[in-house]
Amino acid sequence: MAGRDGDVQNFAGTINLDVRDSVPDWSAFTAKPAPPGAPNVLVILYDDTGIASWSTYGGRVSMPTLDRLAASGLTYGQWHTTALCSPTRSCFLTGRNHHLNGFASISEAATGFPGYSSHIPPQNATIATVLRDAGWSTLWVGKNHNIPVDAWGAGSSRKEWPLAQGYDRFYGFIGGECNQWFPSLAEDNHYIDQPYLPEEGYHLSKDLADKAIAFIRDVNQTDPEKPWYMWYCPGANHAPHHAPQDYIAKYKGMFDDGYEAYREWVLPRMIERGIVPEGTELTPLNPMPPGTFVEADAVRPWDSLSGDEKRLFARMAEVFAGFSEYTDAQIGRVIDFLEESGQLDNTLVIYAADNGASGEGSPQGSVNEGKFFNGYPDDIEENLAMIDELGSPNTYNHYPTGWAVAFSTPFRMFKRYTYQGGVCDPLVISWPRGIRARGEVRSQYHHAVDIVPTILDCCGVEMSGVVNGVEQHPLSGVSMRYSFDDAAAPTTKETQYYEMLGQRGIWHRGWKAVTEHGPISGMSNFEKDRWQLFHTDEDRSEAHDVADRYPDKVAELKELWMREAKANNVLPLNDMMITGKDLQAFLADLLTFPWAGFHAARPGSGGQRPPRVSSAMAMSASGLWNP
Ligand SMILES: [Ca+2]
Repeated sequence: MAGRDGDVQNFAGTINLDVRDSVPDWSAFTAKPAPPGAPNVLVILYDDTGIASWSTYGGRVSMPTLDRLAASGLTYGQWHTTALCSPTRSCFLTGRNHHLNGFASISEAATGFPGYSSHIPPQNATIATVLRDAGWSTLWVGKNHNIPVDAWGAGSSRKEWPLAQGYDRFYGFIGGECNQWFPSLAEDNHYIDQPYLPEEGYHLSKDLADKAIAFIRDVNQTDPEKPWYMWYCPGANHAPHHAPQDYIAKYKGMFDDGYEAYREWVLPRMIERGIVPEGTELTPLNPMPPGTFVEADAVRPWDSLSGDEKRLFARMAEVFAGFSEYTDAQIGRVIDFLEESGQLDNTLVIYAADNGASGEGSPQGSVNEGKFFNGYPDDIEENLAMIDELGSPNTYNHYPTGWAVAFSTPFRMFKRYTYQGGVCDPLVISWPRGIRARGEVRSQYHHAVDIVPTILDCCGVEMSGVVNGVEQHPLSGVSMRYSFDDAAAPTTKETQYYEMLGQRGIWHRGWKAVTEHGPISGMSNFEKDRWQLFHTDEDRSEAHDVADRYPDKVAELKELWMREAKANNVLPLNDMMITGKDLQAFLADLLTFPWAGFHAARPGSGGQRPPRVSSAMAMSASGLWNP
């Protein structure tokens, strides 16, 4: 019949006066089904975990569920992240580099520049949007940390919350960390109270597993044929390290030998497993020259500690280990459910961590991070009095920097640094129906931006050039699927740039250059930075700086870094944690410890005046923020 026929795109039916004489076409209105045999996708992303802590990688922290998945799949030894929470998570969301996502840093450290806004542009559609359009149910449980801080309020816009980013359901917390006993919870688009209390057995890790199972059951019951994609982000292993006492008790005495001894113990085990090659060397405990990094990131050698300090610090590692294992055991209930319901065989499970171990506990560790936030010095006597309560609802604890180095063995530094200690992280992939190899290690060089292309490849879904009417920015990464059944296949990735809080790095065909300019060091003078050079194909741990021997290689990589920086919105570099009006007030007020005055930048709000910084706070500078 006559009239406009463009109102409903792709309608292929026939319309006449009478419905009896007309032919409907439901395909113009309903979502298309997923390809036949499409897998489910379960992406588990731990927080703040070095490569050398978990049993799967040779560490002392028992991870029964991860071990089980690794035995049925693959363990990657050269997989990398951005070195920080929100940035890495943005790569998992969109498959683009973190600056392209506006997530140079955490949501709370946004600045008004394209790479730093903490607003993901519509040109970078999320994996959930793409998979939902392709026939998957899309689910998210746990940590978020990719919502701009101006949208955290109870009455704020929901435009950038998960339900507007392609997710059918969300249950978790919005910020970078939360109390695991008394979490600040949100479900879908609103904040809620926790369902029951610690004295009734509540812990967030347990709650998230229950909710994950419930979400998947809902999908199964609604449409048994429909595949689902779930992003599962426990609060572990971010501080506060909260765990049931019976899990902490399993580790009693296991860290009494101290963090240097742990490094010596774990490296041969990593070599034996093939995580790092034979001949890989340990890097120094405090590898950076004074003045190039934040003093709060220094490590106090174990033999310089008092007996009481050793006792306290060892206990802090025990609590961390209990937290990690307890959370893994809860994830085990989800894996059991998938097996019992016949879904595990065709579920692509990706189990990883978002950055290296956290050095945000300062050289002393803390029983209560809240002291740091308020510039109140930790006191060894007070902390010792709480030693038996660590991990309980009465504490808000974090281990000292020494354990961050130990759990990032054999590398330099930890979370926030673009050395391997910040960016090289665990990754296990299991997909029984899709991967023939069982219990093997892979050493191809990859990065968090490669996760989305890998998922799409396994799902048989093309990344659309236009999503919701917006032309899309190309994906930054490459699929890792070629490595699944070919341990010897050469790495298909050629280049990956790094930038975090002012520290720069670039890997290119087996070489890596890194600036000797610590994150949030406040050093400025970026053009004067010294670049170190490591031949990572032969020196996996970046133990030997060969910049003086290969000046041409350094120049080549510096130039390549700048090209990548311009293409990915990396400039302007920011090695401070405060910006905008806050920065102006801060600089006018205070010249010492320019890294220490961080608080959330709230676009348009003007913010509040930053606090004055005492020397006690300087030591705990990095504790002032919670990436
Ligand atoms: Ca993290």
